[in-house]
Amino acid sequence: MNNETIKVEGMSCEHCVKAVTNAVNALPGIGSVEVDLKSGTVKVEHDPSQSTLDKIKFEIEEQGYDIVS
Ligand SMILES: [Cu+2]
Repeated sequence: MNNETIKVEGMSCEHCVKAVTNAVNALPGIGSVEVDLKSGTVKVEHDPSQSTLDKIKFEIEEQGYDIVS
C-alpha cells in the first residue's frame, strides 16, 4: 500500500467529501480515503498495482474537481 496526498481544488462541502470519497473507494485496491476540506487535500492509501495514482486523480476530476498536484 502506498500513501499519497493529492491537492484538489473546488471541494467545499460535505457533498464534495462524499462524492470524492465514494468515487475513489469504488476503485480496486483502495485501503482508505480521507478528505480534508480545510486544506483541500485527499489522502489515499492505495495498492498501485490495482489503482495507480493517475487513475485516482482521473476519478476525482471526473467528479468535477481540479487536481492541483
Ligand atoms: Cu460540495
